[in-house]
Amino acid sequence: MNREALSSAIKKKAVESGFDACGIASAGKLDKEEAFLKTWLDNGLNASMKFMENHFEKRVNPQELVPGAKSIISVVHNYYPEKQQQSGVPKIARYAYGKDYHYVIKDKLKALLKYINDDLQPCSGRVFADSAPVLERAWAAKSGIGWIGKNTNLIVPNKGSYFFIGEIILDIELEYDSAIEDRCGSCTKCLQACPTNALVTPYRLDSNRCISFQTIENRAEIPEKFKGVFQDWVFGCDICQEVCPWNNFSKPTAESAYKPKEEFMNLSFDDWLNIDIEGYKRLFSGTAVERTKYPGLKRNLKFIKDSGQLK
Ligand code: B12
Ligand code: SF4
Ligand code: SF4
Repeated sequence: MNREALSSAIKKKAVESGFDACGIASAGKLDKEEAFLKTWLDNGLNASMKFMENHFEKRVNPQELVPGAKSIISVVHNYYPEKQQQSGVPKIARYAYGKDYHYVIKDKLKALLKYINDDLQPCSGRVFADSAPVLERAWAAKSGIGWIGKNTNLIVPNKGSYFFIGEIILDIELEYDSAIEDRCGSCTKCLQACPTNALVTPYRLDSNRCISFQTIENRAEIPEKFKGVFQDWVFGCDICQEVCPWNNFSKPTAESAYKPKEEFMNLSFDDWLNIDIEGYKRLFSGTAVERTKYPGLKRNLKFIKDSGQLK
């Protein structure tokens, strides 16, 4: 099978497996992104996420991560929920409503890699979904799936940004796609809407100020200066995506694993404040909310309650 036919067969299978788009890039070093990442780290914009400082060479060069790497197949998976949380209750970012995406995407990618190996061409590769030092948005953009918006998210044309990203890095040559142009134009809605000014310039996010970092990754106390500005977010934040005009195109996900539990959707404000460890496990085990652990979620709930934002 020639490279073109092989690449088409892989993309066809990716879509049949439930992915919403698939693109392919050559697994070379990311020079432009390397400089961007270095400045980002030098300026401390990773906050206390030390893991972002580790494995710098692997992060900018897939051949350091997967010896013999030749191609990167990127995929995206829609997680936009059919129903949103009711208003007036603490908010969870949409990506964490259902089953943890790491498992869902990796399982699908493993099956895709097996298909390539068994049915198309013998190869060796590894699958990733936010599970290793890979600049996932940069690879998805390089393979033409979308562009990186001023809010730093990957936006898929006419589909929006509520997509997870995953990839297979493998040792065979394929047909490569080209990046598409930036379609943000003169829009600055995300920069204006961010309540903590975390988007310090277009395309540059300061994690120290990002509600998503503060409510998910920060293991210390949330700085007092943020009291009253988190709106209702207690795990993650979707504000810079909610205001993005490209998300007017969002369609509900077809992936049943991302569907939220009924009990979660029906929690009243009092239910939220009274969540105990058993309730936490029942509601959130197997979801991305586990990342913050029970004490983290309680800290976040207390923080917005003490801010007087939700009464
Ligand atoms: C660390 C991290 C975070 C941090 C920091 C976010 C950030 N913007 O960097 C925090 C905790 C804040 C976070 C939040 C969120 N995250 Co997050 N996160 C990551 C992680 C692990 C690494 C991202 C990273 O490398 N950041 C470093 C910066 C420097 O890189 P970057 O912004 O991606 O930009 C690179 C290139 O795009 C390029 N580039 C970008 N802009 C420009 C501009 C110029 C001029 C140039 C030259 C280059 C350039 O250079 C950079 C690399 O050097 C990835 C998984 C992964 N392994 O990639 C998920 C990931 C990015 N997160 C994801 C999600 C879903 C989220 C949230 C939406 C969750 C939520 N609702 O709360 C928010 C979105 C907040 C936001 N506006 O970004 C998805 C994004 C999907 C998408 N459509 O883009 C990812 C890809 C996970 C996944 N596999 O699906 N996240
Ligand atoms: S996720 Fe929220 S806090 Fe972070 S940049 Fe976007 S709007 Fe700002
Ligand atoms: S809100 Fe506007 S500037 Fe921000 S990512 Fe969307 S299109 Fe780009």
